[in-house]
Amino acid sequence: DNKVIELKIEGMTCAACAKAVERVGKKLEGVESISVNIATDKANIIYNPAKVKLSQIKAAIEKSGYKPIEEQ
Ligand code: 9UX
Repeated sequence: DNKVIELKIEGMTCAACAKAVERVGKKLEGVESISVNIATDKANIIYNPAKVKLSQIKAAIEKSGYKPIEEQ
């Protein structure tokens, strides 16, 4: 089953940053949807844990220059 997670993304300063994070997420197999809100710095992600691990999603975002943070 798909999981839903919200990550805080540090390092985004403009709307294009948010689009860049979305683009990175959407490239990953198993990410069903990613929506980044530049106003709140939050990314809502729906993913299939059978296809992609959360750690892989976070690593891809980090590689693109932003800092994903899991909050509880
Ligand atoms: Mo524009 Mo956001 O260069 O880093 S994409 S500020």
